[in-house]
Amino acid sequence: MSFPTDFLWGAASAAYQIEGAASEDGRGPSVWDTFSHTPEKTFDGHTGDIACDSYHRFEEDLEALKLLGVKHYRFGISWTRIFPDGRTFNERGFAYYDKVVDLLLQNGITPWVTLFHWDTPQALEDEGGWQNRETARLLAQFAGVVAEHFHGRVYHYFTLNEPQCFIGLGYEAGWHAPGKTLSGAPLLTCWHNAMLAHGMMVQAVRKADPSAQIGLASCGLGCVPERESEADIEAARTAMFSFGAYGNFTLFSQNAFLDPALFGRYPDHPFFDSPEITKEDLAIIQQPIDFIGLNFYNAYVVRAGKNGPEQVPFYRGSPTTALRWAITPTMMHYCTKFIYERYQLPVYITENGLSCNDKVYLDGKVHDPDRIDFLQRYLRELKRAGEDGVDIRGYFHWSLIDNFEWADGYKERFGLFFVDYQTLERQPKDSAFWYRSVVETNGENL
Ligand code: GBH
Repeated sequence: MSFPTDFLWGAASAAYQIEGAASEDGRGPSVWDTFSHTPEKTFDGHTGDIACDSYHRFEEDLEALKLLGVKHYRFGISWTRIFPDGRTFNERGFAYYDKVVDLLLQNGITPWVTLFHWDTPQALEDEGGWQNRETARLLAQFAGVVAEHFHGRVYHYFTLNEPQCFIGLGYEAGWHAPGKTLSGAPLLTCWHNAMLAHGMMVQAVRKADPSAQIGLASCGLGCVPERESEADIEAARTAMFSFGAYGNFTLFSQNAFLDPALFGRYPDHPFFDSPEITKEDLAIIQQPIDFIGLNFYNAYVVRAGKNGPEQVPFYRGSPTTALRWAITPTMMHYCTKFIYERYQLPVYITENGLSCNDKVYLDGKVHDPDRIDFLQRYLRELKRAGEDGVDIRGYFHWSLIDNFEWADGYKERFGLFFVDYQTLERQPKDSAFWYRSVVETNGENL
């Protein structure tokens, strides 16, 4: 058995993490500009002011995509290039994306656009940001304008990237922009507004371009069974959809996003008991979409215990990435399967990868055997998901090139291409050549 013949291989990035050119051509500041310029918020005070300078070097990113042989590229469009203060339209903001989209198309690469990857306009944050319902309405307006602009050129959109992170990390844990630490009702308001934004964005994109395909990119707690027994598998499935039961912050849950978006209801948990949530709102949030995108990195291990699912502690010395995230390849099989069974929509892996301590070796090359080993393990399990009946359509590697890893700055390297931040040159790592052979053989060599 192997991947379906039309399985799609790609790579991914996000606007603020690669573009730089933070104040060019009328771009306005987002919460990440403010946050990264606030002392002590990011590693060594790193900011996205220059990042990988993709704004001026997209041709080099294109060469990277061509070397990999991928036919699909997932990238973000910065809200504050098009609406610098969230409200005022800036036509010039499209010039860069016009070039990106046209060059991709000329080279037979399909653009997959992420409409929101965390860059809320600072001007809207000053009015409450995600605590304010107006933010949802304005993001949907932006989505509609983008879809109208790219009508006939772009056919694939993602609404929100990981509300679990931009609300959970940004408004609950405070580790990400805007660095707030809310709980209870005010936190729920943020969440609910993000969900409304998703629904309104789907409506706006459909209105602007009925031929577009729309999905979302979700993350959150993944659980894998300790053993391949029916009992452990069932325990992992139950645990994965138990809102608030595991993890470092409340909102790191797949069903907090996917249940309202696809079933029109929130998980059954006191956190969601609020008069603020009306039937009318839930009807806005629940829109037909075309696919689910999953950003998969690491999972918890779970077994069946006497009183229900139990988390299995990682054994001493168990494998991790440079960020010390656990290496849990079976999530590609089990977690995609749990999601597919529950929501019955085509699934794409919209992000998967790892940070390694990459460097240029004495021979001038970047050897990253840890990345190759990790990917081989994860992709084999993804293949298994397909064999097990999951409608798995594609895989986007995170990330195409090393980039600004949010609060961790440039310390963490997720790319298939190494970026020298002094010269801004890109260089393929060993894993880039390896991934090319995966793409070429449609995973036969795994
Ligand atoms: C994605 O976030 C982002 O979409 C992307 O921009 C980013 O660069 C990429 O991943 C790599 O980080 O609760 O301490 O165990 C994923 C972020 C990763 C956040 C796993 C929660 C678990 C941390 N998530 N993480 S912890």
